[in-house]
Amino acid sequence: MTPVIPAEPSPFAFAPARSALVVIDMQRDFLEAGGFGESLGNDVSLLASAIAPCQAVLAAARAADMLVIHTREGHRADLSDAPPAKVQRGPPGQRIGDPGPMGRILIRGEPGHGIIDALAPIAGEPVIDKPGKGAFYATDLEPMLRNAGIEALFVAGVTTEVCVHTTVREANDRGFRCLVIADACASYFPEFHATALRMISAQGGPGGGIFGWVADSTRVAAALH
Ligand code: C5J
Repeated sequence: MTPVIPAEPSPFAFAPARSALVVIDMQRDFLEAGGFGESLGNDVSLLASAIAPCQAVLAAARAADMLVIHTREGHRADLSDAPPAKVQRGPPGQRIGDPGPMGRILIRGEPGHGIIDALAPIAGEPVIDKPGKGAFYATDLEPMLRNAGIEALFVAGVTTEVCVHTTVREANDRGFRCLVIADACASYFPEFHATALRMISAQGGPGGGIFGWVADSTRVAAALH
């Protein structure tokens, strides 16, 4: 029987074999002190609420043998893939590439760039390194999903209105149906989180909202069991 998740704005039916869980940027650089998120003046503790829900949906997706993909935002050590406009953001000394307590900020291979231990990928789970906010931009995510026959994405991670939203928008334009897992996402700005979720399911009907569907981790995990 096709699982159906009670969701906003309408029930979300999906085939686990044609669905993937995409966990966006649950990296030390965003969640822990001394990384990129904090360098931009944010209170990184606000993202902690997403960790346990991400663990719950990861466990359920793994148990259901669903494709799980992780992403990391970050740049080459020589910054050749980092637009100057992005590098120049934040106070001098705390910009992308600058040394910080977790290594060079938002640079691939540095400790801060890594996914937090609580959500570490397991063997066989692809990790997409992305230079931008969207997980499709300048990555091989799209062929990976198409080659695996994926048509629906469950999206979790941080931050809701930035990398989660950008990825969902990119996925929409490529024809993927997206369900955003509300409590498995978080933002430095709780009001942006709430509004970003409303934007996903707005203007909706039986076929979902303008960008897709929204449901909590408990509902997603229950449907996968
Ligand atoms: C940001 C992200 N906020 N992962 N990145 O710059 O949302």
